[in-house]
Amino acid sequence: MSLQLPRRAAGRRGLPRLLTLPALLGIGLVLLAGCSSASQDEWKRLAMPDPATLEGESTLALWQGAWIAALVTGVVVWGLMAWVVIRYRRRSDDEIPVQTRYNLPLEIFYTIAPVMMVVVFFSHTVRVQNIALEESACPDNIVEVTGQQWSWTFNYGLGEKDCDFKEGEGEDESGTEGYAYPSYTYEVGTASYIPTLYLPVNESTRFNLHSPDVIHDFGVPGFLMKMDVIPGRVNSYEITPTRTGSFLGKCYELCGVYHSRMLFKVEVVTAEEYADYLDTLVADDRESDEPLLGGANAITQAGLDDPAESEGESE
Ligand SMILES: [Cu+2]
Repeated sequence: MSLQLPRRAAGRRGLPRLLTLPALLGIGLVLLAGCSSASQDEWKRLAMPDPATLEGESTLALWQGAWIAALVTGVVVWGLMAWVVIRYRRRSDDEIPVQTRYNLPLEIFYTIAPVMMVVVFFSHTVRVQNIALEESACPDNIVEVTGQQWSWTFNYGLGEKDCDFKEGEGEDESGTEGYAYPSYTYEVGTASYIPTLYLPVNESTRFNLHSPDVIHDFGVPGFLMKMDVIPGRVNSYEITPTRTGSFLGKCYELCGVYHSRMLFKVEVVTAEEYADYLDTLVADDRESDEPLLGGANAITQAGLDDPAESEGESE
Protein backbone atom coordinates (compact mmCIF):
# COMPACT_ATOMS: atom_id res chain seq x y z
CA MET A 1 0.00 0.00 0.00
CA SER A 2 1.42 3.34 -0.95
CA LEU A 3 1.37 6.52 1.09
CA GLN A 4 -1.23 9.06 -0.06
CA LEU A 5 0.36 12.48 -0.37
CA PRO A 6 -1.81 15.57 -0.56
CA ARG A 7 -1.27 17.71 -3.63
CA ARG A 8 0.49 20.95 -2.96
CA ALA A 9 -1.52 24.05 -3.63
CA ALA A 10 -0.81 25.55 -7.02
CA GLY A 11 0.14 29.16 -7.64
CA ARG A 12 1.97 31.61 -5.40
CA ARG A 13 -0.21 32.92 -2.65
CA GLY A 14 2.59 33.37 -0.11
CA LEU A 15 3.29 37.06 -0.67
CA PRO A 16 0.24 38.67 1.03
CA ARG A 17 0.79 36.38 4.02
CA LEU A 18 4.46 37.35 4.19
CA LEU A 19 3.42 40.99 4.47
CA THR A 20 1.19 40.36 7.52
CA LEU A 21 4.08 40.10 9.99
CA PRO A 22 5.75 43.45 9.14
CA ALA A 23 2.30 45.08 9.19
CA LEU A 24 1.56 43.71 12.67
CA LEU A 25 5.00 44.80 13.92
CA GLY A 26 4.38 48.27 12.50
CA ILE A 27 1.02 48.60 14.26
CA GLY A 28 2.63 47.37 17.51
CA LEU A 29 5.40 49.97 17.26
CA VAL A 30 2.92 52.79 16.63
CA LEU A 31 0.86 51.70 19.66
CA LEU A 32 3.94 51.39 21.92
CA ALA A 33 5.26 54.79 20.83
CA GLY A 34 2.26 56.39 22.57
CA CYS A 35 3.33 55.03 25.99
CA SER A 36 4.28 57.45 28.77
CA SER A 37 7.24 56.76 31.05
CA ALA A 38 4.77 55.59 33.73
CA SER A 39 3.32 52.97 31.43
CA GLN A 40 6.83 52.02 30.30
CA ASP A 41 7.63 51.25 33.95
CA GLU A 42 4.46 49.19 33.98
CA TRP A 43 5.77 47.26 30.99
CA LYS A 44 9.01 46.56 32.88
CA ARG A 45 6.99 45.25 35.81
CA LEU A 46 4.85 43.26 33.33
CA ALA A 47 1.62 44.91 34.51
CA MET A 48 2.28 44.34 38.23
CA PRO A 49 1.68 47.36 40.50
CA ASP A 50 4.80 49.08 41.87
CA PRO A 51 5.25 47.25 45.21
CA ALA A 52 4.93 49.53 48.26
CA THR A 53 6.12 46.96 50.79
CA LEU A 54 9.34 45.12 51.60
CA GLU A 55 7.69 41.73 50.94
CA GLY A 56 6.16 42.89 47.63
CA GLU A 57 9.64 43.27 46.07
CA SER A 58 10.15 39.49 46.17
CA THR A 59 6.70 38.85 44.69
CA LEU A 60 7.47 41.23 41.81
CA ALA A 61 10.85 39.54 41.22
CA LEU A 62 9.12 36.13 41.10
CA TRP A 63 6.57 37.47 38.61
CA GLN A 64 9.24 38.96 36.35
CA GLY A 65 11.48 35.89 36.65
CA ALA A 66 8.59 33.58 35.76
CA TRP A 67 7.83 35.65 32.64
CA ILE A 68 11.48 35.66 31.56
CA ALA A 69 11.75 31.88 32.09
CA ALA A 70 8.49 31.32 30.18
CA LEU A 71 9.68 33.56 27.34
CA VAL A 72 13.07 31.80 27.08
CA THR A 73 11.27 28.44 27.02
CA GLY A 74 8.88 29.78 24.39
CA VAL A 75 11.67 31.12 22.17
CA VAL A 76 13.56 27.78 22.34
CA VAL A 77 10.39 25.78 21.54
CA TRP A 78 9.25 28.12 18.74
CA GLY A 79 12.80 28.16 17.36
CA LEU A 80 13.01 24.36 17.28
CA MET A 81 9.57 24.14 15.67
CA ALA A 82 10.47 26.68 12.99
CA TRP A 83 13.79 24.94 12.35
CA VAL A 84 12.12 21.52 11.94
CA VAL A 85 9.38 22.95 9.71
CA ILE A 86 11.90 24.62 7.40
CA ARG A 87 14.74 22.08 7.52
CA TYR A 88 12.55 19.00 7.00
CA ARG A 89 9.89 20.46 4.72
CA ARG A 90 8.72 18.43 1.75
CA ARG A 91 10.74 19.51 -1.23
CA SER A 92 8.92 17.61 -3.96
CA ASP A 93 5.56 15.83 -4.37
CA ASP A 94 6.98 12.32 -4.53
CA GLU A 95 9.45 12.59 -1.64
CA ILE A 96 8.83 11.40 1.91
CA PRO A 97 11.06 12.99 4.58
CA VAL A 98 13.08 10.79 6.96
CA GLN A 99 10.69 9.07 9.39
CA THR A 100 12.27 8.79 12.85
CA ARG A 101 10.75 6.72 15.67
CA TYR A 102 11.92 5.70 19.13
CA ASN A 103 14.82 8.05 19.66
CA LEU A 104 15.63 7.10 23.26
CA PRO A 105 18.09 9.94 24.11
CA LEU A 106 15.58 12.48 22.76
CA GLU A 107 12.72 10.97 24.78
CA ILE A 108 14.77 10.96 27.97
CA PHE A 109 15.72 14.59 27.32
CA TYR A 110 12.16 15.81 26.78
CA THR A 111 11.00 14.01 29.92
CA ILE A 112 13.76 15.20 32.23
CA ALA A 113 14.04 18.81 30.99
CA PRO A 114 10.41 19.81 31.80
CA VAL A 115 10.60 18.06 35.19
CA MET A 116 13.74 20.06 36.04
CA MET A 117 12.04 23.28 34.92
CA VAL A 118 8.99 22.58 37.09
CA VAL A 119 11.28 21.86 40.07
CA VAL A 120 13.03 25.23 39.59
CA PHE A 121 9.75 27.18 39.21
CA PHE A 122 8.25 25.40 42.21
CA SER A 123 11.26 26.03 44.46
CA HIS A 124 11.23 29.77 43.67
CA THR A 125 7.48 29.92 44.31
CA VAL A 126 7.89 28.26 47.71
CA ARG A 127 10.83 30.55 48.57
CA VAL A 128 8.79 33.70 47.79
CA GLN A 129 5.70 32.32 49.51
CA ASN A 130 7.77 31.82 52.66
CA ILE A 131 8.90 35.47 52.47
CA ALA A 132 5.29 36.66 51.98
CA LEU A 133 4.02 34.57 54.91
CA GLU A 134 6.95 35.09 57.27
CA GLU A 135 5.89 36.54 60.62
CA SER A 136 8.16 38.10 63.20
CA ALA A 137 7.86 37.12 66.86
CA CYS A 138 6.53 40.55 67.71
CA PRO A 139 5.61 42.99 64.90
CA ASP A 140 5.56 46.76 65.53
CA ASN A 141 1.75 46.85 65.17
CA ILE A 142 -1.08 44.34 65.15
CA VAL A 143 -4.35 45.32 63.46
CA GLU A 144 -7.40 43.11 63.95
CA VAL A 145 -9.28 43.21 60.63
CA THR A 146 -12.89 42.11 60.35
CA GLY A 147 -14.33 41.39 56.92
CA GLN A 148 -18.10 41.38 57.22
CA GLN A 149 -20.87 41.58 54.65
CA TRP A 150 -20.38 44.29 53.18
CA SER A 151 -17.41 46.18 54.49
CA TRP A 152 -14.37 46.16 56.74
CA THR A 153 -13.60 47.03 60.34
CA PHE A 154 -10.07 47.96 61.37
CA ASN A 155 -9.21 47.58 65.08
CA TYR A 156 -6.05 49.36 66.22
CA GLY A 157 -4.51 48.45 69.56
CA LEU A 158 -4.04 50.96 72.36
CA GLY A 159 -1.43 50.65 75.11
CA GLU A 160 1.29 48.03 75.57
CA LYS A 161 0.98 44.99 73.34
CA ASP A 162 1.51 41.44 74.53
CA CYS A 163 2.82 39.35 71.66
CA ASP A 164 1.96 36.04 73.36
CA PHE A 165 -1.48 36.34 71.77
CA LYS A 166 -0.19 35.33 68.39
CA GLU A 167 -3.43 34.21 66.78
CA GLY A 168 -5.30 37.39 67.59
CA GLU A 169 -7.52 35.56 70.02
CA GLY A 170 -7.38 32.52 72.22
CA GLU A 171 -5.02 31.71 75.07
CA ASP A 172 -1.50 32.89 75.78
CA GLU A 173 1.17 30.66 77.36
CA SER A 174 -0.23 31.20 80.85
CA GLY A 175 -3.69 30.12 79.65
CA THR A 176 -5.28 33.57 79.81
CA GLU A 177 -7.66 34.45 77.03
CA GLY A 178 -7.54 37.77 75.30
CA TYR A 179 -5.99 39.92 72.62
CA ALA A 180 -2.59 41.48 72.07
CA TYR A 181 -3.63 44.91 73.38
CA PRO A 182 -5.51 45.87 76.56
CA SER A 183 -7.94 48.04 74.54
CA TYR A 184 -8.78 48.99 70.98
CA THR A 185 -9.98 51.85 68.83
CA TYR A 186 -11.67 51.23 65.53
CA GLU A 187 -12.86 52.38 62.11
CA VAL A 188 -15.99 50.69 60.79
CA GLY A 189 -17.04 50.75 57.15
CA THR A 190 -20.51 50.03 55.78
CA ALA A 191 -21.84 49.21 52.33
CA SER A 192 -22.32 52.96 51.78
CA TYR A 193 -19.18 54.19 53.57
CA ILE A 194 -15.69 53.18 52.43
CA PRO A 195 -13.37 52.94 55.45
CA THR A 196 -9.69 53.92 55.47
CA LEU A 197 -6.90 51.80 56.90
CA TYR A 198 -3.97 53.79 58.30
CA LEU A 199 -0.50 52.25 58.45
CA PRO A 200 2.81 53.69 59.65
CA VAL A 201 5.62 53.62 57.06
CA ASN A 202 8.74 51.48 57.69
CA GLU A 203 7.05 49.65 60.59
CA SER A 204 5.90 46.05 60.41
CA THR A 205 2.15 45.53 60.79
CA ARG A 206 0.43 42.18 61.23
CA PHE A 207 -3.18 41.76 60.12
CA ASN A 208 -5.22 39.20 62.01
CA LEU A 209 -8.18 38.40 59.78
CA HIS A 210 -11.64 37.65 61.18
CA SER A 211 -14.95 36.94 59.50
CA PRO A 212 -18.32 36.58 61.26
CA ASP A 213 -20.20 35.43 58.15
CA VAL A 214 -18.70 34.11 54.89
CA ILE A 215 -15.27 33.85 53.30
CA HIS A 216 -13.84 37.23 52.29
CA ASP A 217 -10.35 38.04 51.09
CA PHE A 218 -8.29 40.95 52.36
CA GLY A 219 -5.83 42.43 49.88
CA VAL A 220 -4.13 45.59 48.66
CA PRO A 221 -2.91 45.45 45.03
CA GLY A 222 -0.14 47.97 45.80
CA PHE A 223 1.21 45.60 48.48
CA LEU A 224 1.08 42.61 46.10
CA MET A 225 -0.54 40.58 48.86
CA LYS A 226 -3.96 39.16 49.71
CA MET A 227 -5.30 36.45 52.01
CA ASP A 228 -8.61 34.70 52.63
CA VAL A 229 -10.65 35.78 55.66
CA ILE A 230 -12.33 32.62 56.89
CA PRO A 231 -15.05 32.34 59.54
CA GLY A 232 -13.94 30.22 62.49
CA ARG A 233 -10.20 30.68 62.02
CA VAL A 234 -7.74 33.55 62.25
CA ASN A 235 -5.48 33.93 59.23
CA SER A 236 -2.71 36.49 59.39
CA TYR A 237 0.07 38.12 57.42
CA GLU A 238 2.61 40.83 57.95
CA ILE A 239 3.73 43.68 55.74
CA THR A 240 6.18 46.57 56.08
CA PRO A 241 5.19 49.56 53.89
CA THR A 242 8.27 51.22 52.38
CA ARG A 243 6.76 54.51 51.17
CA THR A 244 3.97 56.83 52.22
CA GLY A 245 0.96 57.32 49.97
CA SER A 246 -2.62 56.40 49.25
CA PHE A 247 -3.59 52.95 48.05
CA LEU A 248 -6.79 51.04 47.39
CA GLY A 249 -7.77 47.71 48.87
CA LYS A 250 -10.62 45.33 48.20
CA CYS A 251 -12.28 42.03 48.93
CA TYR A 252 -10.89 39.43 46.53
CA GLU A 253 -13.46 36.71 47.21
CA LEU A 254 -16.94 36.80 45.69
CA CYS A 255 -18.79 36.93 49.00
CA GLY A 256 -22.35 37.79 47.99
CA VAL A 257 -24.60 40.44 46.44
CA TYR A 258 -22.68 43.53 47.58
CA HIS A 259 -19.19 42.03 47.27
CA SER A 260 -18.29 44.88 44.91
CA ARG A 261 -18.84 47.37 47.74
CA MET A 262 -16.16 45.80 49.94
CA LEU A 263 -13.56 48.41 49.06
CA PHE A 264 -11.26 50.26 51.43
CA LYS A 265 -8.66 52.98 51.24
CA VAL A 266 -5.16 52.67 52.65
CA GLU A 267 -3.10 55.61 53.87
CA VAL A 268 0.56 54.90 54.61
CA VAL A 269 1.73 57.76 56.82
CA THR A 270 4.61 58.64 59.14
CA ALA A 271 4.66 57.22 62.69
CA GLU A 272 3.60 60.62 64.13
CA GLU A 273 0.67 60.97 61.74
CA TYR A 274 -0.36 57.41 62.60
CA ALA A 275 -0.33 58.17 66.33
CA ASP A 276 -2.31 61.39 65.66
CA TYR A 277 -4.88 59.43 63.67
CA LEU A 278 -5.40 56.92 66.50
CA ASP A 279 -5.83 59.90 68.87
CA THR A 280 -8.60 61.32 66.67
CA LEU A 281 -10.39 57.95 66.74
CA VAL A 282 -10.13 57.84 70.55
CA ALA A 283 -11.28 61.47 70.77
CA ASP A 284 -14.30 60.40 68.71
CA ASP A 285 -15.17 58.02 71.57
CA ARG A 286 -14.37 54.91 69.56
CA GLU A 287 -12.82 52.77 72.25
CA SER A 288 -13.51 49.20 73.23
CA ASP A 289 -11.93 46.61 75.53
CA GLU A 290 -11.91 44.06 72.74
CA PRO A 291 -11.66 44.39 68.96
CA LEU A 292 -14.96 44.47 67.05
CA LEU A 293 -15.04 41.15 65.28
CA GLY A 294 -18.63 41.00 64.10
CA GLY A 295 -20.55 37.86 65.08
CA ALA A 296 -22.23 38.58 68.40
CA ASN A 297 -20.84 42.14 68.22
CA ALA A 298 -22.68 42.69 64.96
CA ILE A 299 -26.11 42.11 66.51
CA THR A 300 -25.43 43.28 70.05
CA GLN A 301 -25.84 46.96 70.70
CA ALA A 302 -25.29 48.79 73.93
CA GLY A 303 -28.65 49.21 75.73
CA LEU A 304 -30.26 46.20 74.06
CA ASP A 305 -31.05 43.02 75.95
CA ASP A 306 -29.28 39.75 75.21
CA PRO A 307 -30.48 38.96 71.64
CA ALA A 308 -31.16 35.33 72.60
CA GLU A 309 -33.62 36.48 75.26
CA SER A 310 -35.37 39.10 73.13
CA GLU A 311 -35.84 36.62 70.28
CA GLY A 312 -37.56 34.25 72.71
CA GLU A 313 -37.31 30.49 72.99
CA SER A 314 -38.11 28.64 69.82
CA GLU A 315 -38.10 25.20 71.39
CU1 LIG B 1 -16.17 40.13 50.85
